[in-house]
Amino acid sequence: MTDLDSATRTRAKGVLRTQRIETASWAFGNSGTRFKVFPQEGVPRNPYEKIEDAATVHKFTGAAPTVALHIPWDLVDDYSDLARFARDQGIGLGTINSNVFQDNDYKLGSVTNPDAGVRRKAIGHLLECIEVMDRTSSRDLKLWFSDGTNYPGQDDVRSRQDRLAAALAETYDRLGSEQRMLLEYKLFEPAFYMTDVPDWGTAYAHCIALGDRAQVVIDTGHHAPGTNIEFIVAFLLRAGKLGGFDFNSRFYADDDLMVGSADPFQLFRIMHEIVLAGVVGPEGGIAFMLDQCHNIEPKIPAVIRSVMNVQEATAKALLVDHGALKAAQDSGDVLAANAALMDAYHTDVRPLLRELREDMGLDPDPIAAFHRSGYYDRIRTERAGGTQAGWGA
Ligand code: RM4
Ligand code: MN
Repeated sequence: MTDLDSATRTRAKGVLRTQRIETASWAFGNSGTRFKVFPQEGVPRNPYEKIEDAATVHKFTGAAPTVALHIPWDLVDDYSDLARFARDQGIGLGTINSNVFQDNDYKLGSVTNPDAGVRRKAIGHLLECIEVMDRTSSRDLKLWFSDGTNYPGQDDVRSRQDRLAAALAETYDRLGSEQRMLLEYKLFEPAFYMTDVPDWGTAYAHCIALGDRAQVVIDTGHHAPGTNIEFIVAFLLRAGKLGGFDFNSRFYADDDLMVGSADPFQLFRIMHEIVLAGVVGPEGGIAFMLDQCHNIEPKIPAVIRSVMNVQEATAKALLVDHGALKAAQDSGDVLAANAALMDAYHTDVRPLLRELREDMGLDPDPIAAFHRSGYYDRIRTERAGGTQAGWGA
């Protein structure tokens, strides 16, 4: 399938044009491991500068029109003003990420903490995040809890589930009718023995109990090695409970590397399920977000590369011949069914995406265009001095 006929090109480009990928404000800040953070030149010093960088990614890709915020990393006095600033830069503010994992009070948990006062403080933060959403016109509140225990017997598992359910219900009740709650899960870390929301099943069960506007978000880095993530995608899509993705890549644990870098085939398999369900575009209600840290590579080109990687996986998934696939499946032709997927996967879609960008009036090579633009030289100079943004700042 090397020569794509013009009908196929047009159809694939039509869908790709609708795809929106949300960048993450924290990807533009300094990050590292617990061993060392290597600061980079030109890193934003405040949420406004992060928005400028996110708008730059959108300018060169045409596919990243919103940026997610993390509260309190992106604390400002006036969120309406921040939203206006983003609009002036050509993008919107997207998902609001809550943060109940970086306060001394949360040592034994946030919403599952045995201390009612700490739980109240954590719930208060979640409710404040919804106030921010009201100002930024954000649709989604993303919840990730670092809650868990390090030792067997440390706390009562069922009581912690009760506390979690109560906190989620109180937060859910505060949502506006157009707002959603996306519940994220993660196998382990920072808790090493038991995590309160460790897997999609737990997140799913809580979302079912809450109602329609509670959905599961899949962070691709949050599973045990070898987990079949596309199965989770298919299951949640069927149940109407897939809210979105936090895209990134991992080799070992929650590595937060660029999406599609460790396992582009996995990303293709995920996007195949998305294409099959017909939910690539915004009307599908799936939030395609990046949740990554660029510890050693230049950040803005890395985010551009990540957007392109998602587009490439999506383009390949759009080339699967669904007629041939279905016929092979129905007749039990295992090899032909598998070949239908592999033919699409092995197609070089980069020319198609270059063509799409040209159709959209963009440079066909977004990274080269970024390098030529002089943006990086400008921010290196302009952003000298001050305190660079980073985790917890
Ligand atoms: C967590 C999780 C959240 C992200 C934080 C920074 O592991 O992936 O989505 O906001 O990290
Ligand atoms: Mn995440």
